[in-house]
Amino acid sequence: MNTDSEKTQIDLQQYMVEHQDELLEQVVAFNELMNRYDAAIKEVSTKLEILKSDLKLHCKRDCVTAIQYRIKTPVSIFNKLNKRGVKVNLESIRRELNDVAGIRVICSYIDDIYTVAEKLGSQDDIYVVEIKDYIKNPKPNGYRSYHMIVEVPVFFSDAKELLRVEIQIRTVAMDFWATLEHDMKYKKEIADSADIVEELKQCADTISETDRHMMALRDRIARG
Ligand code: 0O2
Repeated sequence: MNTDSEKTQIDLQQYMVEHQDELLEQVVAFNELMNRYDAAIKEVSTKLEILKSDLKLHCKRDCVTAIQYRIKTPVSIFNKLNKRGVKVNLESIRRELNDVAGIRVICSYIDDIYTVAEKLGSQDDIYVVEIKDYIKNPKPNGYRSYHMIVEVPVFFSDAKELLRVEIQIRTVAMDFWATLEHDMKYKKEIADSADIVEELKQCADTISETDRHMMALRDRIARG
């Protein structure tokens, strides 16, 4: 006698055997789409790398300290669409998700964030679709970061395509905070979570004050 879980496993295996051609086609098409987003990341991250070294020459310091990127995982894509009650297919991935291709730019100071955003957004092959300024308007939990959704044209062997990329620009300190807060969201059971949320909010406010103070000190040092 099979248990429910063994029966599900057998049903799944049977479904996969019966629909293997169709499934294979879907996997190939999904990989092709991810490859396109990967190309979009390459286009935008190259622009950001160029900006990073050019700003360093002009400002004589590292305005951008790091550029990180990632393609959203299939599980994360599935969960986000599922949460919105949207059927998962290639069309809904393209239409609904802004962050399949994601780039994070870490800056030294708050004003560097706005410089990078302005220099990138004013390039004539970058189309700014949406801006969310969580630095001017922090989230209630204290989250601060500057988000840009852009579209970039990418030339493939068969076509030119406009692809969406999410760029999160933040200071080193904001990134430090967001990484810990993100980890907390993924921990299901935390004993004193209300206290932690409150203390994280206090840390976010302290970080914001320190970011501004450091910028003022930098200017005083530069004036001599
Ligand atoms: P994950 O796990 O990082 O991928 P949109 O993505 O624009 O369709 P949304 O969620 O309204 O929808 O956009 P928003 O507010 O710009 O957030 C996009 C991403 O910013 C999130 O992706 C997070 O990476 C980050 N983010 C937003 N709010 C917070 C926050 O309060 N704390 C932390 N640590 N990160 C945040 P995902 O897909 O929600 O999550």
